[in-house]
Amino acid sequence: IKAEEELSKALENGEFEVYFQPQFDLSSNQVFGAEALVRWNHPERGLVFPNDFIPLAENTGKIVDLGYWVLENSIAYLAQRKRENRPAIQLHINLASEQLSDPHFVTLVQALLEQYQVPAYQLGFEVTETSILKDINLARGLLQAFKDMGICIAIDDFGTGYSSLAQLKNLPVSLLKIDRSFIMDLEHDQDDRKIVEAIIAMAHKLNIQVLAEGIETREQWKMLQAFQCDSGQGYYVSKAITAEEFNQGKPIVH
Ligand code: G
Ligand code: G
Ligand code: MN
Ligand code: NA
Repeated sequence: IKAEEELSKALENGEFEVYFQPQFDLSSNQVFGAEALVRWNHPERGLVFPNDFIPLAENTGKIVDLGYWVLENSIAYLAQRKRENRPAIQLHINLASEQLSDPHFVTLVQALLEQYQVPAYQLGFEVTETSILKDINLARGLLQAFKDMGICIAIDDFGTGYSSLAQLKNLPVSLLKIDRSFIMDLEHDQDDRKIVEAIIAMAHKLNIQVLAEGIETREQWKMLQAFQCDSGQGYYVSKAITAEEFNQGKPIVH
């Protein structure tokens, strides 16, 4: 239909752009990677954010083409950094459930990494509990294959879905990303503090790393460091920026 055509045309015309939100190691305050977040440079509407087109892309099935484009673009950026002798980073890509239900997806990813000569450990995939649960058996197989290759598997928006500890135990997960709704009131909400501390302790016992999303203040940053949270991202240090801006240097932690 119309939306589908518009998205196809935008892909053909190169109107999408991958932005990168820096991700930090909380023990060293150093950038270790970034989350890839797609934006649409619309000829009339200007810069359009994902919430205004990702749902459309999902409903029309275009998310498969768009997701592949984001993936190839991100891998190409990793290859470019290597050519330019920039430090190796890990890039995290958001996967839609439609991508997780394609058994050929593993082969596609392998082919891209091979083509661009990028090692698998420089890639991370972010999936939500909801998207995995749509077809848990298929998703588990795919995620296991990716983890075996060395790709980091992260659960996005953790705490907002329906996954139980039992399910986590049976999933090949390397990283939990604590949803920003638990972080935003960390200074004032004792319950949130207890929940975050409990998630971190539980994850560590299962050998899973933890990243806090949506860190907006220095106080939150310091608290998460005290809780032994492994890593974080958020407006306190940087929003998502262009590849050019990311190349220009490290955001500063105060
Ligand atoms: O970036 P914000 O930057 O506005 O992103 C909003 C939402 O869009 C987030 O939930 C994010 O996971 C989703 N999103 C951003 N980029 C991508 C993408 O490349 N693929 C998918 N499936 N979702 C994305
Ligand atoms: O759902 P997902 O975690 O993939 O999407 C990340 C979304 O959160 C993007 O829209 C991104 O721009 C936004 N985001 C990143 N850091 C912050 C933050 O510190 N505060 C707020 N409010 N949003 C953030
Ligand atoms: Mn994400
Ligand atoms: Na999130």
